Amino acid sequence: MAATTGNSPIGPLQAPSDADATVTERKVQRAKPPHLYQVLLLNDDYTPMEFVVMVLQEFFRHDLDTATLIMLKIHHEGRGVCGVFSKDVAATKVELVSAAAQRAGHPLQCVMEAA
Ligand code: TYC
Repeated sequence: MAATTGNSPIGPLQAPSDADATVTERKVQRAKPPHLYQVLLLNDDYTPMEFVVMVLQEFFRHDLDTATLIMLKIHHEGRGVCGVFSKDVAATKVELVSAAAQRAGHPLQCVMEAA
């Protein structure tokens, strides 16, 4: 009641003036889906099949059968998808796999591309 009479202990209510008016546009806030990236391995003639299978198991958490199938697909078709990730995670996978291949002395190429 006090708030409507102008006798409020915190002072009278003031009608909002045009100077104070703010126009707030209401927009439905929707989180954009993250851009996804495929991480791929490329075939070459030198990297041992066992190393590629190990990479698919250790860095992409595939089981032995799936890793073997993906490796054979890459061997026969030239490239194959190891997994799909956010940009940061995909870039990290590429770095880690490339570093592991280099350390082991293999020319294995790991790349990412927009999914
Ligand atoms: N082509 C390789 C070989 O015959 C095997 C291989 C598979 C290499 C997949 C790279 O991404 C690769 N030893």
